[in-house]
Amino acid sequence: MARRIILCDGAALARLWSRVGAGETEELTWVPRESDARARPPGFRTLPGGLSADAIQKLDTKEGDGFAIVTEDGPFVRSAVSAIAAAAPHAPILVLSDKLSAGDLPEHPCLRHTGLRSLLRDDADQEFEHLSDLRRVVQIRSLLEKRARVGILLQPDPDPDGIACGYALRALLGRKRSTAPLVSFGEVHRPENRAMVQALDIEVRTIGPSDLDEFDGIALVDVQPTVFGDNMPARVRSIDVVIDHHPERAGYDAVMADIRPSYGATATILTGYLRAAGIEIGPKLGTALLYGIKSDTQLLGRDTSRPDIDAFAFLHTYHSPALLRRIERPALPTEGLRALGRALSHTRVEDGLHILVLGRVREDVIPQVADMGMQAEGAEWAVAAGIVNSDLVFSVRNVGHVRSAGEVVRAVVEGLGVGGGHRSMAKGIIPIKTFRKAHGGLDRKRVRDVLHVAFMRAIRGEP
Ligand SMILES: [Mn+2]
Repeated sequence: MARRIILCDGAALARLWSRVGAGETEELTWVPRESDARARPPGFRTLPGGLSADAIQKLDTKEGDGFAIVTEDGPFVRSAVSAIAAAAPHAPILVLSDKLSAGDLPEHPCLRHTGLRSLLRDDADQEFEHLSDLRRVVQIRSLLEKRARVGILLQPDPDPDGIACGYALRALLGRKRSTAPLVSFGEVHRPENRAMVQALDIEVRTIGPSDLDEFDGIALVDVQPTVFGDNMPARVRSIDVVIDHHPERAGYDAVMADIRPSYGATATILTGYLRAAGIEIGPKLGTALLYGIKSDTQLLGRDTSRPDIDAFAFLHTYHSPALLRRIERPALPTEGLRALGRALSHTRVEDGLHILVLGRVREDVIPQVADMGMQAEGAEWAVAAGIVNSDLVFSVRNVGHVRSAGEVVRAVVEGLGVGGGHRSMAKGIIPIKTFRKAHGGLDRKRVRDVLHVAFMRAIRGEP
């Protein structure tokens, strides 16, 4: 087995290492300093004959062995590196030093430098963060455990972050949907969010403000009471728990508030809670939280903090790729596939713009077709349009290095409907009535021609 040869400069560093404990494949050596007492640090052997290429040679290093040099001294690190380079030219070297900087280190083709105490420091800092999360968990639990019914209130038309956090808070409280239901003043509306609650079998009950009276405990996640504006029910003006990542707002009271505006998702806070409390994270919970972070940060792009990335990496082990796929790629209905077939038979990419006109379809088909549309050769922009109820709905995607999709859609719908979105994804809605009035009809060719002209104009920034 490949060995790690630890080379410590003096007794103090060697003792620190032996207090931490040697790894199984580690061989501990040290070079005494003049000031050091004779006592050998436990587990260490003295480098025979002092720091020299000869001494390193005697260690009989094999292919794959590596060295760690532990020192705070420039001359020591330089002679150690040159001794190792002479005796074992291919051996990699790790320099562990808190005081030396890159300029103190000699040239070597395979050398890394990191702190020694700072390694422990980082771990200790992280443990203290877990501890402060655990303290909050204990606080939340003791606050709510005696309550018969706890309402977990999400924002109206809750998004994946809110839904995941409600679900996680219930797991944290060890409750069922009967004693801690997820509730909202507006139903889950967006197709992708509906796909999430369906795939994960999470129920979000739509309630009216007066229904809050049936609860003797209320927790808000991914939202603060002020979001309800002038319609804020008296019952939420003073509540038990608020956990959120939106900017902190005044105008309400909470016994326990954990607001972290630097975070990209509230799911990151809840992930920290579950982790600190040692709660088992099953595939549904893992997928919910991962998707919450993914969708709020647009896959760790927008407004992402270090804790979001850590939580995402942590959850990745626990999530179910199959469940995530069902959320992100909901099954296409046969009707939707037929509509896609008709759209594809007339398809063409012109000026980098790929427009697919679907006719009447289920709304969740449209964004999936837009994703697909980007796969066409030469497509920098993909637009999928379909008729849903009495609206023309379209989803827009782009390659990312062009004008913002949100801006383009806002320009396209101006004066006709509503729309918006982000850099590379956007959605627009134009009432059929308005479209007909402006363009005379709604047949496939006309829709495509009108959208083509409107999009090209908006992409080029023409008025
Ligand atoms: Mn959020």
